[in-house]
Amino acid sequence: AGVKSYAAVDLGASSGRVMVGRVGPDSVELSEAHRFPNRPVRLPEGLRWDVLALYGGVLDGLRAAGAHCGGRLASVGIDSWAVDYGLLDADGALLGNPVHYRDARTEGVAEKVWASLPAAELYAATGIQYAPFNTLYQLTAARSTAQLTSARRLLLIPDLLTYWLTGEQGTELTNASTTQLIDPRTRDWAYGVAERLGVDLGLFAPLRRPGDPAGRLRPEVLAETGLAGPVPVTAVGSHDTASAVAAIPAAAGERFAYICTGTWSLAGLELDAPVLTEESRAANFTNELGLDGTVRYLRNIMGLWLLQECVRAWGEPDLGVLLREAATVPALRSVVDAGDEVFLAPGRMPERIAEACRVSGQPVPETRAEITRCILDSLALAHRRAVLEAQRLADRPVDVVHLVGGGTRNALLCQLTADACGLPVVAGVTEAAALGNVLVQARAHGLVGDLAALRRLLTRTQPLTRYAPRGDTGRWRAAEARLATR
Ligand code: LFR
Repeated sequence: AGVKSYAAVDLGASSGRVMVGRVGPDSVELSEAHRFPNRPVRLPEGLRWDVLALYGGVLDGLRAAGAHCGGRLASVGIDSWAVDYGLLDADGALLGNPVHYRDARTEGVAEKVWASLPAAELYAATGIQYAPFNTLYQLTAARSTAQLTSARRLLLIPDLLTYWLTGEQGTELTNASTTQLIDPRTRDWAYGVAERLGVDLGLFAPLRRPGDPAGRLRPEVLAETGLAGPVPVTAVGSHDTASAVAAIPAAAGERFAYICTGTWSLAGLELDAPVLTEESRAANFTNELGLDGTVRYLRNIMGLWLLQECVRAWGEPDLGVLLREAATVPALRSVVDAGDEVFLAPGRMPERIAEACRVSGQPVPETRAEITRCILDSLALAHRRAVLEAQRLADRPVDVVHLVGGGTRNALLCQLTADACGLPVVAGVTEAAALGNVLVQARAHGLVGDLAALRRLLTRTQPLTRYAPRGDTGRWRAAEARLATR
């Protein structure tokens, strides 16, 4: 009794999925209704998202989700990767394919922006890390293109899909913060920044917050998916990382850092106010907005992208075998800086990793197992740095690291992260973004309480694995020093 079904659409850089969450007063169960590939396309004009294929996948997923729950969904929520957007013309039609954040168009653009608004001022006003792909830099790169000139509306990816499903337009706040056009103190637009850089904030639809209503599935969508109407769409933390952090299974009062793993590793702290110091900027920590007035104080680390790209280059060998072999390779022979922008673009990843080892004077990994080991050691090392530096910069010590997302399946990565941090790692909630998505919808419909109550539900219901740190952290400090001398 009292159990309702919610659909979470969660779009990642390499696949999308529609999950059904069945939530009761004391229970939450997640099952996958549909998973589909997200294959970026390289066109003559650059790297693009196939957003129509994604929308098709969402419709297939909603149909499958309906089949899981007798056609009765209490609500739908959408989250995806951040920063990217679609442009609409005056008739509301999509102008071209959304540009992929790994596209080369933003190379060298940030420096041009800083010439009119110094990086230090921009950070003090927005708290957002430097990444070449921040929406602000993408918009600067696109200035005076035919598309941007004729655009009347900009919708971030989850907001674009929400618009197609409901006909209603909005800009969800957690994702909006990644545009670098939001002031993390007021949690409203950074009007001064936009004005100084000539960004037309009129392009954006009004802000909405996680839990706000975002319309209802259009009759055509109901007909196409076989769902029984009305089905409300609810704004969630539409930035996948916001949804994932909402689903960290932290116990009440626990002092924790988190690492959301997947294509990226996002490592840091949940704070109630941004850290906007110059030191924080120099360390490239970001202050993205989370649920209920929280701030995601974290650093972007290249994450399993490094391995995904190698596996792609090697013709998709069996991952389980690869990881078992990597576990037998001696630890910390060579490491790369997993935060380095040189690894952002797709292609030739094994060669680029070998090259990074060579230029830093370390042994060059040769076999697939050696390269895999180098990647995992490097990720664990980057996790360590982020967790340590976040504590220092925010003056907030922690006792435990929560690791969520796809990396929870990688026991070696979890163990190495515990070893490197010298802290216990609690790994669990593999589909963190989807769970956070579902629970924020359920909360909006009165089924769960505040963020703490939501997390209590998770600590009671989700299987968690604890990794105790092994050895002392001296070897990791030494490896870090090898990178620093580059
Ligand atoms: C993770 C993520 C990161 C963001 C990157 C690019 O999926 O959303 O948080 O920095 O993708 O959008």
